[in-house]
Amino acid sequence: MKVVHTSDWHLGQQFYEHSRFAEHQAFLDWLCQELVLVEADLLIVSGDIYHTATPPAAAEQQLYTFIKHAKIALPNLHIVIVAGNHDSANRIETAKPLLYQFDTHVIGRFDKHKPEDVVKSLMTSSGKINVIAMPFLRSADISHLDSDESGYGLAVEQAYQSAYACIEDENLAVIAMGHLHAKGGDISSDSERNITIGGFDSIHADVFGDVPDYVALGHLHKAQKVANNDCIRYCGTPMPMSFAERHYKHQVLLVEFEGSRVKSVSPRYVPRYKEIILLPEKGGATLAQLCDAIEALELPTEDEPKPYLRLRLNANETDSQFRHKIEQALENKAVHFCGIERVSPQMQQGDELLFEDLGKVSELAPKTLLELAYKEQIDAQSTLPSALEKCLEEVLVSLSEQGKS
Ligand SMILES: [Mn+2]
Repeated sequence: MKVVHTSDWHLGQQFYEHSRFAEHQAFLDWLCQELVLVEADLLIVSGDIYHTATPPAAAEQQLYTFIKHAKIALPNLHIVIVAGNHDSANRIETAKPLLYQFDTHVIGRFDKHKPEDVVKSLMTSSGKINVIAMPFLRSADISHLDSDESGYGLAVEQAYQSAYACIEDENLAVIAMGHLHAKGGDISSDSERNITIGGFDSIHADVFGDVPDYVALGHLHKAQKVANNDCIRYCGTPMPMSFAERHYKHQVLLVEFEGSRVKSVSPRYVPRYKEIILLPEKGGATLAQLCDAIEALELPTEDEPKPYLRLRLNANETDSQFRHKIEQALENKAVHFCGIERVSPQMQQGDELLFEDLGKVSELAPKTLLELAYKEQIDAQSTLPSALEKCLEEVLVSLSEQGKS
């Protein structure tokens, strides 16, 4: 049996005010071809179908048209879609009866009194399979009273366990879907930061238990294994959601089952429809350097998709006419302009380390991290106030004490 795992389409997203409709369409057309090519039995989409709870009508039409085309190309295909934190649970649920006619199962919300609703036993042309279609779990959806991290993790585990208990045929393969931030995952700087760092919505991979043969996750934008397990995966977004994600290898995952066992998991790389250019790639540049670099850009011809371009100007650049000069340099350039960032010398040293690759975050000392964050977000000129440093020490001490108990 062949299952294609994808997530975080964010249909309807604007990229710095530029519509991404054509990019999304290119992805969906490619996906449809891939499904045919691999002869997929099942497509699973692990949340964040839409970018907002009230997506534009064109984005909803894009989803429905995709389902129509996929079903025409592969009449026996099954599709399972769960809501992510960006989606409106109600809006997703509304389409349920209609999409059911197209072997498409959508789940917007988990009801703890009806865990059987998220258990889908699907009869595909290559056999039967159980899918735990768990959407993003809001605190109100699960029985979690404590506002601490362990309480939330426990409630998530209970939600999965209650769903597993509704599985009728235990001999079949089980795919557990989820839209959450599992511990041990890499996150990108800007587009995910607010919802994952510092919140208690980061949970341990153990919560999925040993029932599922494959865990299909969404929410993190970078494709990755969780806890180094081949069968607990984030497939990542099909396209960059921010400049920090421009070097990600965007993909969907092909999961092949032999009987009830996972035989292989392999990436299918999504072609990049529009380039994402950050000038310069690292640090900042002077106004003159930027204007030269814009001039030297090798851009696609007029009928090809325009790349996104963002500029990084040194913060100490004093020319008050810089906006005008950049506008002039950009005239007749086939780009989607995404603004100018002012880059301070401190940021030039710190930001690549701290915000380009948060996977390396564990290699930094907590104090260094606090210093970098303070310079980046509060005040680039002054040093870390001692009160803040003392506060961090207290937190670290209390954490290490918790670890001992
Ligand atoms: Mn998400």
